[in-house]
Amino acid sequence: QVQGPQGVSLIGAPTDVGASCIGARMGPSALRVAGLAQAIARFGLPVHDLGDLHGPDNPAQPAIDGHRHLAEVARWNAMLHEATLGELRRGRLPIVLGGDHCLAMGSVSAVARHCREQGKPLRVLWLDAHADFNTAALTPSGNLHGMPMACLCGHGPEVLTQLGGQVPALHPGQIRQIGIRSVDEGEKRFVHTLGIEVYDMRFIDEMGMRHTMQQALEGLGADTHLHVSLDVDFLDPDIAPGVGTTVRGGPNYREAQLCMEMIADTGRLGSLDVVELNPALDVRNQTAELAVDLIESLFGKSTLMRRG
Ligand code: EXY
Ligand code: MN
Ligand code: MN
Ligand code: MN
Repeated sequence: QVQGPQGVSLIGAPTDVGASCIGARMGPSALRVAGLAQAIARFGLPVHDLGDLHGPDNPAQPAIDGHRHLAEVARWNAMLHEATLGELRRGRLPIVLGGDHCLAMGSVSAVARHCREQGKPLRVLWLDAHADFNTAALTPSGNLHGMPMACLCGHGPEVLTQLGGQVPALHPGQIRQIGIRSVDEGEKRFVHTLGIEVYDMRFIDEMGMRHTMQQALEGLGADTHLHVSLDVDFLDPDIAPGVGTTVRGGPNYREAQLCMEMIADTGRLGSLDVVELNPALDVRNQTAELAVDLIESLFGKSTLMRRG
């Protein structure tokens, strides 16, 4: 179902510098153990596992001026930006194996730069329980995994907003947030001010996942690049316990499958982040296995017997 890419590249980014709860550094291994590469290879696409990037340890320090571990987060994301951009320029579909969600600053800024170079429209689907739109002034925690959306939209320290060579890397109109159910007060006002299209859980409850995804995917052009940033806490914790920041009331298994299947149907998937998986909190790697299962659907494995 995925059209275009010459192959898929797995880029491991084993870090939790952006979070308070440690453990997401083990995410890349858990996804490999769950058989991610083999699952994608079954679609007939060559899979290149680039292994893991090596970056600074998590220093476990308090926030300074509203940011925890700014230097370390900047370092990881500069490396990830280069790695992601390199794979896109080779014509491959990069999959970032996180690691915490601060990593989207590096990956999405690379995708935005690549699309700019190629004159392609970009749409970013942000699948998450959280909006990740905090700034130093708004954050309750200082954790940078709560700020990647704001930084990508140009609101944050220069070392992060400038990763992609152009500020802002993203415009609000390119973003669709899906599954949102935990947003801080100041962050909420900021998301409204920016005019972000948010399909929160209330919307999904009332309208259903089918209608939600139809709207989120509306208006894609023939050459639009779709980037999916999958924060595993998007999923209901009943099916995905291996996450540091679980929030009750997320999409269930069938809703999550439909979400992925409808993205696959567009044939526009160009890049993917899988982030916030925390194997230390998981039960028998079930959250990693679920992520692999959903990625199969994202690549076009339909669980239904489709006609025509
Ligand atoms: N909004 C909270 C904060 O900024 O501290 C929680 C953020 C959690 C972010 C997770 C990964 O999506
Ligand atoms: Mn390309
Ligand atoms: Mn997130
Ligand atoms: Mn989240």
